[in-house]
Amino acid sequence: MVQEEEAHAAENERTFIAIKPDRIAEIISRFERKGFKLVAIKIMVPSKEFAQKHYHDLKDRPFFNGLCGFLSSGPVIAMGFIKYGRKLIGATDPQRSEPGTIRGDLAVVVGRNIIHGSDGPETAKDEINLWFKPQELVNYRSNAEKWIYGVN
Ligand code: IDP
Ligand code: MG
Repeated sequence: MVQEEEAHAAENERTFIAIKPDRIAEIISRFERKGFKLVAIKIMVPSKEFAQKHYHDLKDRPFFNGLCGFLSSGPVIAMGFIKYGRKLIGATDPQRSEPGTIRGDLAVVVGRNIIHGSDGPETAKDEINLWFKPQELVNYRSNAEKWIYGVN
């Protein structure tokens, strides 16, 4: 891809992020610093059924029940971003996440790896639809975009 097309693709690709409270400002600021654009945000306590829907692709894994129990055990800050890569989050197992990534810097065990981020553009679409109503998504042009992506 030529540079401009790449910038355009990055500009339009969405990602869904979910975090537990306590490190809200620090985690949002990492996305903001990298140029992710926040287009939806809310705080909620997902039900167990909701968590099972969110993690439906993992339903056969041995940790599925614990994982859904954890997600629904308290508040979650759900966010939609126009994204720029998944590298910021780090590997699933925080012991293998590089320093400098969110999990590498802030998490210790895999079952409590602090942040969920969608695996790719398709799952991002499904997850944003699950967590947000269309009217909860706001689109706008931020001032920094022309410096970060080179678009006008
Ligand atoms: P990801 O969050 O890096 O995309 P997934 O494979 O989609 O990783 O798994 C979703 C979540 O399930 C992980 O973030 C982690 O919290 C949990 N998980 C994944 N593998 C294990 C495991 O082996 N034991 C316990 N929990 C796990
Ligand atoms: Mg995943």
